[in-house]
Formats: sequence, structure tokens, C-alpha cells
Amino acid sequence: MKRLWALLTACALLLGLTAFTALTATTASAATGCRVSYTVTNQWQDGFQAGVKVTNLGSPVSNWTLKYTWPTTSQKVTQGWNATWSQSGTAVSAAAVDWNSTLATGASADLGLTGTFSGSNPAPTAFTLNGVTCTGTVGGEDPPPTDPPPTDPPPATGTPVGINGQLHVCGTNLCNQYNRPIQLRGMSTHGLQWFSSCYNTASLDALAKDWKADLLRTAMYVQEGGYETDPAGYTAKVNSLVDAADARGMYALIDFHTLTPGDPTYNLARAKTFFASVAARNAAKKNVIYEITNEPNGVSWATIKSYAEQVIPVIRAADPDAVVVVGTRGWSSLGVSDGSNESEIVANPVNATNIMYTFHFYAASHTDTYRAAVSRAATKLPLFVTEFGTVTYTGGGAVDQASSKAWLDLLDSLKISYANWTYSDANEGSAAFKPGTCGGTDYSSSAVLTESGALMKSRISTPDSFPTS
Ligand code: IDC
Repeated sequence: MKRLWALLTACALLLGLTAFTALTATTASAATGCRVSYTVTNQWQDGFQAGVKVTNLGSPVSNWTLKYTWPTTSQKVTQGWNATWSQSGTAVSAAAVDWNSTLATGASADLGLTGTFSGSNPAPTAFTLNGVTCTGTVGGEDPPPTDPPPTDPPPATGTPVGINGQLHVCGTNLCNQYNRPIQLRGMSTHGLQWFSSCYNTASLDALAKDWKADLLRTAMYVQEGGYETDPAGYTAKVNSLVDAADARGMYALIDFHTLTPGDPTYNLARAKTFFASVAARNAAKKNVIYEITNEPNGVSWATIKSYAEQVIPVIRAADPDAVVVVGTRGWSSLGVSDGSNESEIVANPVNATNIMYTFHFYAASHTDTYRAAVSRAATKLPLFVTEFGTVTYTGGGAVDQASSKAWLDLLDSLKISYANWTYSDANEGSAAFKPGTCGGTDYSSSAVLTESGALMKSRISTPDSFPTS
């Protein structure tokens, strides 16, 4: 067996996203290119197998096609996987398939093929991604004996906040202190007015250590017995959870949980008071993200935008560098649940920097149409799934495993951060713990998990691989 390595690196050209740059001045990022590595993993008489890894170094792309050229007319693709492969003359195309059709910044797709050749089997040239040439040099047929296989850097050690530090929005992504896109995966509390007993030393240790969560969302309802009944008490409760998350190296997403009434301006004065206080108190912390309204409903995007443009300056005055997340129309569905979509935001974005837009879904209720909207919107807007459930929008019912998996795979591929509803023992399908769990001390064994909890723990506890350079 003869081994052939050819590593093609570099790529400098933009990925053709000028159209969206023009549309969304506040959100577009300059694409920087792509990287392709082509590796012959096995070769025999007149035949071979190769892997092609394409990494998107620019803004997210969707429906991509990778093309290249064989140096000889004898080289033919006989079979390919993880893409739809075709060949005409020496020109080869590999078009994305459904499940890998969107590539986030920094994300890769691993393709493979078997082929035939006669005589020599030189590595391909002229790789392009969506028509843009990926330049570079192609290695020779034989690797130098010491040529190591391409490897990813070793995973960083430390807590999520320790590694990533102060976050900011870059292009359509959430980026860390190294200006690299990251995804935060975590859990939302239930209403603090009802489930305070679920947030204690043992449960938060379990969230940080067993679940390896990056993020705790503190759902502070404003109505339904929440903030409006005791502003000082609920503000203190949120601050103590920010501290508890910080002590464990987790980010804290401070959720001003408006729901009914759906018009956020109903709570404008309360929001200004609350955010002036928590932003001043937590300004020096690196772990705080502000979510200024949970699920606006029954109001236009213009009303939500106006609310955001009144609350954001209050936060900035006290805490200038924190990321702020803005709810969207139709229960934070980007407008889809109101028969609209993300284009109303793209056309009329909030006049502020370092902000993201909220998308919420409940997997058993919101499926393909909503996933399509997120795939589209993610190329234009920085999105944060600050709340989602594995069940129906009522918060109850059975876990929809297939839809939940489709959603989580999509969010992972787009590096969209998320918090799951709920880290609680509420008597409803969306809760992670069985009823009664918060009356005890065990938050770690599998016996206390619901089906939703087991699913979410399995997804959140996988390694993060946050970039450090
Ligand atoms: C639900 C809770 C439920 C509670 C109800 C009260 O799961 O126990 O009785 O709120 O308002 C949302 C909201 C979130 C809802 C959740 C499930 O942000 O507050 O929680 N949901 O209905 N949006 C879509 C679904």
C-alpha cells in the first residue's frame, strides 16, 4: 500500500457574501476564506480512497458546492459520500447534502470518495467553494516520512468563562476573547418565583460538573407573581445566581421574562430599573449576558425595536461591553409564528452594536419551516436560542426525539448558543428532573432525570473544544 498525503491550505477570497453585507451593516462579517485538506488514505493498483475536509473560515455558507480538477484524464470518482458527487471530464463537484448544507464559521465537512486512475494519481488542484478559488499548493504523491496527519489542536482546559473570557458579537457569531466563534450550551431555570428550591449548591455543581454546562439562564418572570411583586427581592435572586454561575465558570444569561402581556413596552419602566441595577452591579464580571425581553407577542417588530433601543442604552451606560440579546416577534420566532420572518429584522435592525436576536422553538411544535428560517437567518443575523423545549410549546407532552435531534444538530453546525427549558423538577415534559427531585439532594444520578433531561445532559456534556488562538 502506498500512502499519499496532499494538504492544501490557505484560501483567501471572500465567499461572495457582499449581498448580505449591503443589507445588514450591523451584522455582516468579512469572510476570510476556506481551507481544504485532501488526503489519500489508501491506494492500490489503479484504485484509491481519499478524504476531503473542507473548513469554512468565513461567514456561514449554505447550499455549498466544492469543486476541483483532476490533473490527469485517467482519474475518476467511482463512489463518494457525505456529498452528492459528480464528474465531467476532469472537473469534479461535491454538493452539500441536506444535513451538512450549512457550514458555520470554523465548521468543517468531511467528505470521502473512492476512485480509479492509471499510471499516476496526483492530488487534485483548483479547489473552489461556491465558485471561489481556494488557492494553495498541492503536495507531491509521496509524503515525507515524518509528515504528520493533520490534527486539531488539543482541547483547552479550564471552565467556559476561564477559557473564553468576555464575549462579543463578531459577524453573525458569538465570539470569545480570541475573537473566535463559540457555541454556549446550557440550561434555563424555570420561573424563579416557583422553582427557587431547584437552584442550590448541589444542583448548580451538577450543572457545571456533571452536565458540563457553559450557561445558566435565569428566567425572572416579570408578571405571574414575579419581579413586579418584589423588585428588590428578584433582583437580589438574579444577582446571587450570577455569582453562583461565575463561581463555577459558567455564563449567566439574565432573562427579563416577559410573556403576558406580550408587549414589552408594558414593562419598559420596570426593565429600565432592573437593567440599570443588574448592569451596574455586574459590570466587572465577564460572565453576564443580558436578555432584555423573553417572548414579545401580539406586537410589531417596530415596537420591539423601539423597546430595545430604549433599554440597551441603560445597560450600556453601566456595562458597556456585555452582549445583549433582543427578543423577536411572535414569541421570539423571528416573526415566523406571526406569518412573518427574519427579513423584517434584516431590513430594520436594532440600532446598536454587540447584540444578538432571540429565536425560541419547541421541538414537537416547531419543525421544518422554523428550521429553514433559522438556517436562512443565521447567514444574516447573530442568533441566540435563549430558550427551547424538546416537547410542545405548552412545555408539556412527550419528547420529540427526532425533531429535537434535528434542531440540536442544526444549532451545533451553526454554532448557535442555546439554553434548554428547564433545569427544574416541574411536573411537565420539558423539565429535566422528575417531580420531587428538588426536595432532595441528588441531582447527579440518572435516576432523577426525565427523558428530556437525559437527552439534554447527553448533548450538553460532550466536550466543547473552545478555540484558544
Ligand atoms: C411555561 C411553563 C409552565 C408555566 C407557564 C406560565 O413551562 O410551567 O405554567 O410557562 O407562564 C414559553 C415561555 C415559558 C413557558 C414555556 C412553555 O417562555 O415561560 O413556560 N414556553 O409553555 N414560550 C414557549 C413555550
